[in-house]
Amino acid sequence: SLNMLLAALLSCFSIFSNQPAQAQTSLIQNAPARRVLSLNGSWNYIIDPYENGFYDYRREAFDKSASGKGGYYDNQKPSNSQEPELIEYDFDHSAVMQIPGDWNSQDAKLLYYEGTVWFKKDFKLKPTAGKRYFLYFGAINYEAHIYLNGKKLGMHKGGFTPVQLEITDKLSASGDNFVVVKADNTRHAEEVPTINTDWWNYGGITRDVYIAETPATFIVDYKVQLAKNDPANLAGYVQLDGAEKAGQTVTLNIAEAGLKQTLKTDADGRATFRLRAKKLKLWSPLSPKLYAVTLTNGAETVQDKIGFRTIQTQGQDILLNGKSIFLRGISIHDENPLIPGRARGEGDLRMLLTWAKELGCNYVRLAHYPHNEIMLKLADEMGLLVWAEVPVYWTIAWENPTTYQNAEQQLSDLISMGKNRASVMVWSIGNETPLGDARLKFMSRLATKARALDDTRLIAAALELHRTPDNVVHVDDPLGEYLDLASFNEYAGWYWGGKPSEITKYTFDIKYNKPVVISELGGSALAGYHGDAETRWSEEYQEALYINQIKMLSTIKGLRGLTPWILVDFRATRRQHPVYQNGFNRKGLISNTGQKKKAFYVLQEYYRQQAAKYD
Ligand code: GCB
Repeated sequence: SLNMLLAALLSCFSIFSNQPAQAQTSLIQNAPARRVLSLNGSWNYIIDPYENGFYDYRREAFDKSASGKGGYYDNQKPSNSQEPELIEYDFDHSAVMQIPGDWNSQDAKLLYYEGTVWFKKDFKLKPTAGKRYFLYFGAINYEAHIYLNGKKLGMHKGGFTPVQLEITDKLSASGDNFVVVKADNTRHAEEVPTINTDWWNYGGITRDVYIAETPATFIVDYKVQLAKNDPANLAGYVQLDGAEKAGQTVTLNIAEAGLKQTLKTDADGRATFRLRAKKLKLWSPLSPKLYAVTLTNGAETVQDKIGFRTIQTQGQDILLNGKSIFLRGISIHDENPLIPGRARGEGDLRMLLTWAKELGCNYVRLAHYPHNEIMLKLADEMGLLVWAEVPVYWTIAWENPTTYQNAEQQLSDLISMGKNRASVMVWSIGNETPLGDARLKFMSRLATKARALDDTRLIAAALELHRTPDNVVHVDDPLGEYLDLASFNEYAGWYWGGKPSEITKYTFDIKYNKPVVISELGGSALAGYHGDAETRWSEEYQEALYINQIKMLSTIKGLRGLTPWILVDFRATRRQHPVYQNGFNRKGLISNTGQKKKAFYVLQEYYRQQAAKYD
């Protein structure tokens, strides 16, 4: 039939195209809640810099050949036949690494490696009739080709958003299965991020892997939040997926709030709602109240814990639940400096947010790409507002339509993943992107997209600025017109030259009558290295830098928050100084061994004072 032809064409497209994420339409909302089988743990791996497991000696991809066979994803073993077989790889006798986990921190050979590594895991799962199964990866950096039992499931690009593939008809009846992943973290100019960044290009399967089980028709997506700027009404939708999605009854129940509503899905399997919810206790950093929310469709129940709050701007104020707030923030990378490597799960993430709380924060910037879904849940629980971001960073290929589609897909997936989290207050569409027409078109389009996907949060980016010889800092980047905040990174006392004591000479000329939230400021110090306030790399220099930054901040009209750069030292290849840096960006307030530097206490004291004023 025409439909089957179309489906076949589409599936070819997902395998052969260079577009990101074609294999997935809608991400399963709260996928961890549907988990039946974790695939975390030991995976065998093969390092394959020449991609011999993917291409034949004429550089033709095995998975595009007529048989589709020949690649490492066959996971071949010698048979017992008479003829000696030539097989030049063997997953089962290859080394293992722990997943989730980047490869750089698990094998010394791979510290600087950029290229292909193959991963293989065996698992037992006997499919139950009438159920559907989805293979789910929290993140794979960067390009992933995924195979189940020797057959290709799809390809995904983007190192920080989930990869989700339906495997219902592909599990073996016997229950013995194997999954193979080709992960390739090679950087390319037209990808997102592009080739040049200031963070380590950690490769591999860096977040949880599991199989989610659902009924044949199931609740694939939902949004349960307060209506835009309206503390008295809930608004949102429930979306079903499957053959029977039309005309179904779905119940939304928030028992603690005495709310129960029966919804009917339309022909597309969607039910939108608006519901009076007068007496809800609203979520805030001071009181991070979460309600148990239950969605029921027949025998299926999905549970979530959701907070409710409004966030809006009014002139230069940011109103949380109608009340002006000051954002006491800090920037954070998705890295555990003690490993050092990508944060591997809840323990690592809780450590980072506990440090932020200790600093006195009510806000964190999760730079410069989507962080783990668990991080957003922890922020909900611990009472931290969140700036969430996509890796549209520096010199993106602005003219390339595929690059735009990729950025938009990553933004959509981020918003999908975070839209039920009360903590998330800002979607950031990028960082320090250079002025130009093509860039403005690209970025304003992203801003419009973000608003269309979610009108209940603020849209921002770290804008460009420029200085004039009179020490005036001008923030007039035209992208600012499209955003809700006047946010920018300022490096007085570090990149701008001069001593920390000279920072106070700068004044700011900000074109926009919007809340000013400084997305970065800071300077480097090697923990334990001491000198005076003019000795670069010393803790005293960084301390003086913070003291004078804070003096200067008080002169900025409309300042409503800041996220200094950065909570902890992190790995970065740009940072080559053999004594002071050693491959680490040292702008952390905490060192890569967990030691607090002097500047930590300066910022902590400032935040104590701000909390006393605003909370
Ligand atoms: C920036 C970037 C950030 C860098 C930082 C630095 O402006 O946004 O990614 O790590 O400066 O330390 O130079």
